[in-house]
Amino acid sequence: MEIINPQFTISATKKSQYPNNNLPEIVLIGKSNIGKSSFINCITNRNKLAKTSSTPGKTRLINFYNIDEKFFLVDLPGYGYNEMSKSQESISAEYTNEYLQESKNIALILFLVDIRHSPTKLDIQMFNWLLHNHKDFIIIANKADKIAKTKANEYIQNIINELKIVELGLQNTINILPFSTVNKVGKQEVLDIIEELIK
Ligand SMILES: Nc1nc2c(ncn2[C@@H]2O[C@H](COP(=O)(O)OP(=O)(O)O)[C@@H](O)[C@H]2O)c(=O)[nH]1
Ligand SMILES: [Mg+2]
Repeated sequence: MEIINPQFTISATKKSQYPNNNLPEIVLIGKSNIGKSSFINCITNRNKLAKTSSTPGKTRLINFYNIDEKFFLVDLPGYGYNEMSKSQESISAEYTNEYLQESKNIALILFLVDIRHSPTKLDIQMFNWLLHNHKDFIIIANKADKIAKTKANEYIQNIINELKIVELGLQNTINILPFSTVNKVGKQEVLDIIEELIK
């Protein structure tokens, strides 16, 4: 799949603002600074389609990007942002909850974690919420450029252990993909997964 014309559509907070053309939605979720905006730029081959880092104002909203009139990439507010006040954080969490519960067009959730570290408390909460609510998701283990290629399996195994994926009996259902927005590891796989989903 080649992306030709990715366009920012809207920053939404509530349901009435979501686009209503019923395109499938591929949703990015993960802690602040994990690389959700960079991921959008990477996948669409644009440098500045999504604003990366240091603009928490923008990332407190739900940003919709229309990709060639075929699907939306949806950038959700990140969680665990230290500089954000508790009240801001809970408002963002409300937007996120409403979106995840109300949107009828979610085709797949891309759950971003850091390949180098054990998932945080909030990552584990999000993981359990996704399971509990029967959402289709894959885990994107981002920042893979920061580790030696030969160690990727070890790091992935650590994430599997920390999320208790084997104990939960999910080793054959949950897909964890090493990714890097810097060296583009995993990009083709993600594009293939999306293409298959929306066809
Ligand atoms: N080394 C490395 N840095 C990354 C990667 N993805 C994002 N970053 C950096 O992480 C920071 C936060 O990225 P951003 O996309 O704004 O995160 P967001 O808050 O989840 O949208 C920026 O400085 C990015 O350059 C990656 O794959 N590798
Ligand atoms: Mg962002």
